[in-house]
Amino acid sequence: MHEQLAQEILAKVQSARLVVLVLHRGPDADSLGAAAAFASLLEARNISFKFYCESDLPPSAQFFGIDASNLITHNSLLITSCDVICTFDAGDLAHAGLSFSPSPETDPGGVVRQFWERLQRAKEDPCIAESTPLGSVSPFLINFDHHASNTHFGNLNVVDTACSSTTELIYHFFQAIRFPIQAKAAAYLLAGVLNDTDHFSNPATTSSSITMASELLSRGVSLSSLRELLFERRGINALRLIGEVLGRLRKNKRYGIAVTYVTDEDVKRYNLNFEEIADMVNILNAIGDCRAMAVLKCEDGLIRCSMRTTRTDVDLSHLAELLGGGGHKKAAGFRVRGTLTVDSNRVRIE
Ligand SMILES: [Mn+2]
Repeated sequence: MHEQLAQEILAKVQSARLVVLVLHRGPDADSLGAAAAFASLLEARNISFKFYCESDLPPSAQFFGIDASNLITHNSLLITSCDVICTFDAGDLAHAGLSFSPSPETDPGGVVRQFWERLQRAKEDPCIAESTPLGSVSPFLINFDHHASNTHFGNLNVVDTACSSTTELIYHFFQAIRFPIQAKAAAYLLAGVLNDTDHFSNPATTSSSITMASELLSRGVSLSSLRELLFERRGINALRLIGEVLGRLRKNKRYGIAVTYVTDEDVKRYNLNFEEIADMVNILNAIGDCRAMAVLKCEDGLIRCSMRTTRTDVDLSHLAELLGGGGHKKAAGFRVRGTLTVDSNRVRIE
């Protein structure tokens, strides 16, 4: 990262009274790790901060030191005088949980305007603003991300698609400002790389991500305990359900995409939550005779599609964008409202 940009970011957060660190909806280890590592810098510089997450936190948030005690609620976010908001690993404002609208415009300028207009309206809403008055300061939005589909919604957009993960981006930022990374922050940063490279096996894996991981390991992080704590917690029920989902695979012969699905009834039946089978999409990525694969997760009439490919000639971020989603070339997704119909040959969204 260019030193001038890094110093600009540092100056912004250092002059802030309160920084809000935003995780994306349904945060993964990359979003959690990047925000938690950034928090270690703020802690070291005595800068006040809170985390924000529109969705529920996954159980793994504990590992990153993120819990109810340092989380700001939706309503508090609207009324708090925070000077700086940083988003981590979110491709757009909706993904960051900051659009406050179910279907935000894709136009980044418009979305940002809508967001701030809503903040203004919240100021006038006596229900929300009953205890604390909203500060007159407009927060400065810093967008840290590595998604190819990032809509550059921030006032400052630190988006580098060459980075394997957002934690790699934060690592480069720390290097540029010469921030000494302690063991805990090193573990947070490594967790993001492990997550996004699928343990150094998918195409996001680069020499730079491996060099970074090697450097972090030298700071006392144990790779095996990190894997055990965060990534190898699948129980028998999760494996049974994954087995069932594998049995549902259908191949679309025209496009060469393998598709399967999992519903909220499935996870309930096995007494699981979606997070416990979230990495299933990476297991399926090993399919050799397809151009790409997709897992549809159906919950309350909402279908979330995660797609993966290992092929160099397939760009899934483009496909996801056409369907209102986003992501990377090799890992992307979208969400639609609808119901699934399944027959012996195919899975359809209606
Ligand atoms: Mn990521």
